[in-house]
Amino acid sequence: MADPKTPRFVQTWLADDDAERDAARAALLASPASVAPKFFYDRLGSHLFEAITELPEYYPTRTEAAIFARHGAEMAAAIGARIALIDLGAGNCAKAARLFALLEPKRYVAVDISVDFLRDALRTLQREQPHIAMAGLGQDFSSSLDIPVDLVGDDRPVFFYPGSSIGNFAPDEALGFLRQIRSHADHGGLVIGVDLVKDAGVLETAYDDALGVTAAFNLNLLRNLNRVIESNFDVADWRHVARFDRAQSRIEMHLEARRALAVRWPGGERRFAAGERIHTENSYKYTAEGFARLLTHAGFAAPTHWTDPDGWFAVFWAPVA
Ligand code: AVJ
Repeated sequence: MADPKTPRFVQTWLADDDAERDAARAALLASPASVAPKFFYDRLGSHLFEAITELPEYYPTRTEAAIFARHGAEMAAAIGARIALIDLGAGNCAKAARLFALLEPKRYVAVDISVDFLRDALRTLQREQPHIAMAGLGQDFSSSLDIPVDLVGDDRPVFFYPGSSIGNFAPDEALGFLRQIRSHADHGGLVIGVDLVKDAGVLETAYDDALGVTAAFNLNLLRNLNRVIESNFDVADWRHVARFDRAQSRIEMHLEARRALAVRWPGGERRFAAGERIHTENSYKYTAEGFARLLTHAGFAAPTHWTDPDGWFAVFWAPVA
């Protein structure tokens, strides 16, 4: 029996750096060029994202928090007792920790790609909550979700995927990912935050704020890429673009070349025309009905959801029978 005050750590994913670099260069050479959103999150990028969540224009984080504050007790009643809470993209574990008093999980499994950050957060949390068995899992679950059964034990697995991170997946990928969660959630279920379709102006302002924090977040990806693939992007040559594509129901973020230029790295280069763009992120927006259908399609039983008075964001509870 492990000391309950020391969280267990398991790493089931290790970066294949060469393959990652090759994929990043190939995506840059493609037309249109793109960079995967995971390259946002170096240390500075993670801090810039935290700053985004404090912006008046970026409503998702605070709207979701308000939904939990207002409807948390009702959610806890629907979710039920004796659960193992499995936090996907736990980060600093703060969102899950705020639900501990309501959900009273027996176990907490925090999963994140950034293990070092997670380790510190989980050690602190375990000291505050010695009666909850905690484990950390270092995993890039976006490609494949693999939860060791012994981390969940006999408790009912309840997955927690807040913040509308599901929006980074295209709907068909989201369905595949939800099916993977479903396959791990027998007798439990999924609590998931989803950003909803709304006025294009509200959406575009949320992704292009007056202070330019989201622009800095987007541009920082080029600095991170310079480190990873040894390219020579100059952030001054690029402009942040965010627009809502209603037909695809997604915010697209791009970086647009301010002039004709070439970017070089060892063994390669990519020329860009003035005005040419690099696609850096999609953030899909759903209707509550559309997302409920997706959950049902993925094999969950009758989903319930709670929303804010404006109907801007939804938190779903999707049980598994
Ligand atoms: C972390 C993917 C939920 O899509 O709103 C915020 C990322 N990008 N501002 C989102 C993001 C620009 C965010 N997610």
